[in-house]
Amino acid sequence: MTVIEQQILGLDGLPAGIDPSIAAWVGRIARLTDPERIVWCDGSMAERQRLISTLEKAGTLTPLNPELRPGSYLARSNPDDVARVESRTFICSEHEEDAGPTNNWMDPNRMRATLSELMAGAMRGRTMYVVPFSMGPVGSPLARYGVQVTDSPYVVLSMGTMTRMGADALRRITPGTPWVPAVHSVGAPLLPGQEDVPWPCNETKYIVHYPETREIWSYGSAYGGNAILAKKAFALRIASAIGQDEGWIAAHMLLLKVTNPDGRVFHVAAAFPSACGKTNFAMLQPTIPGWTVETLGDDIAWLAPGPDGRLRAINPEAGFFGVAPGTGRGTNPVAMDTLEHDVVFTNVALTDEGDVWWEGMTDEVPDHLTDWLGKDWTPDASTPAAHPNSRFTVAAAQCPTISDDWEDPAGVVVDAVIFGGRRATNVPLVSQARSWDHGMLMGATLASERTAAAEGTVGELRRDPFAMLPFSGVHMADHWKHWLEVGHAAEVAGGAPAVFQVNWFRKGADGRFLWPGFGENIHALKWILDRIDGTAEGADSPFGYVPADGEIDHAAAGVEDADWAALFAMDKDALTAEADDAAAFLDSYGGRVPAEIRAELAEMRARIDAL
Ligand code: GTP
Ligand code: SPV
Ligand code: MN
Repeated sequence: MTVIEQQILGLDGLPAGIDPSIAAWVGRIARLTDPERIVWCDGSMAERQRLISTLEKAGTLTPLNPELRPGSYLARSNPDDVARVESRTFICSEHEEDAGPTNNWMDPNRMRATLSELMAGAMRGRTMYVVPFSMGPVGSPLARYGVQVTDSPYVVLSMGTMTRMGADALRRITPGTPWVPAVHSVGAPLLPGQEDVPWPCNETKYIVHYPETREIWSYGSAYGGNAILAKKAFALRIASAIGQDEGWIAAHMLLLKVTNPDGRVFHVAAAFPSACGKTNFAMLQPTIPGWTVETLGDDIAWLAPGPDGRLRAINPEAGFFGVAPGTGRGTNPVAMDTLEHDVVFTNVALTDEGDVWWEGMTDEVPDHLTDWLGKDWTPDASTPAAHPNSRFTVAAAQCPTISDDWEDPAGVVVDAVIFGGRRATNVPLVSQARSWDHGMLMGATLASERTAAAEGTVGELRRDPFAMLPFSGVHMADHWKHWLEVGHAAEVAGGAPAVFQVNWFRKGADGRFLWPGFGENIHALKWILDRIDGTAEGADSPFGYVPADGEIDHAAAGVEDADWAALFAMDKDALTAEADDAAAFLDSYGGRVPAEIRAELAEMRARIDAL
């Protein structure tokens, strides 16, 4: 036993001073799932090493060449366990109407019975790990706590990177401190003598949330968002329910700090749907001299009114679970630097030298690879070498642009809120909402082409309000109402953030992106900050204020005049159809849609009519 283990484990094998409610719950889940043994995780480096060697022995992790990628490993999942399963994700509120029309719902009593049956004996032959964690800096007034039990050492390893996991978090959960219990099993019990597989999982999957009692149960998958329950399940779905009661917002948002050439500092929170550019925007390397962007978070932000009434935000996570494909020196050098050592890669390709590769990592494609399925791969193959949703798991502290205030327990004041999605048409490169309420219309009607981050047809356009469609633990229209109210309170108290919309993904008739994106996105960000500072006039449009002529130096971004015009083209018929679609979308949420949102859509429609 390591020194830390001895310190935290009492004589009866339980951590000393532990909240009895945790011990009782762990005992209950152990009796139900019947694991071979129980390990309380302390979050130490020694424990991480033990987990890694367990995973190596099981064949889950393959060590990469230590000279090329020190401390790093490749995991290949079961080919049917590669993304979030939205069709198997449930919000089991007491009343169906509280889950809203866009969440799957089942009666909580029925779901409890279903899960009790599935979980009975589910951990047989396996170790149950008890994983205490803090979302947010341990001890921050904005932090919230949870305990996950899991029979997957891969999930424990991931939780150790993605959260502040272990003894410190456990010590903070004193009697009376609320904590969220999360039960996870891969659903693959082992009979005595039965040989294990490298990636145990089950065809049957359930990702279940009880928003009122703040509980999470997950069965059958070991993939990221389905299994690392601190992340989407807790920090978004359960947190959206907690935040609604406590007056703060759980958001699928990156968080960045930008400093202009005068040294003025702004903080920006931006909501883009899954695989739509949050990690890249958070790590942006400006192409305009004198500007700096630093990273606070790449996926989740919690926004709460501070003592001065202004909205403050923290990144509740401690790591990045990022999309690999498309990440390269040319697009995201900061991510490439972050990924130099101590990374777990999942479902990327393996080079003959024992390093990783994925589509977009280098311009030159290796002559031979082992693909994400473990098969030989050559450039003439008809399938990608890395799965389109292959990912890296890495500590945020390892990011060279991590901001010095990323762990500020008080959070940072948010100056701008940005919404963005993948839109080949209609939505301009950048625009500013006329008001907080107009900004909330932008958020509520946000749409994007589907990506590989979840099951479903890639490319299909769907509305993804606030980038939270798969992540709201409450009725989506109530989430909008909450944003409206929190913003109105901030406006009165000390000022709400300005709200913007961006679209890096508009395409020309020939199907090519009109905007270079990545580092050049600083041009849009600069205009956003110029608007906040009052140095850009803007011009009116149905989408709010857009850059006036000359306010963005598009030639410096390498964009020709015709493409620049196309990035802001407003086609009356197409926008009328867009407004009709948005109206039908709002109608699908029924009577709970806030009047402000409907009024803003009517206003937008009037502006489209006037085109
Ligand atoms: P999640 O982790 O799923 O929430 O994704 P994310 O929003 O963090 O997306 P990420 O930054 O990982 O980007 C997803 C994909 O979009 C990657 O393949 C990127 O290369 C690509 N991408 C990001 N930013 C841009 C951009 O400005 N332009 C273009 N064309 N592609 C981009
Ligand atoms: C997303 O899908 O938005 C992700 C990956 O960030 S997951 O953690 O699987 O949700
Ligand atoms: Mn995400």
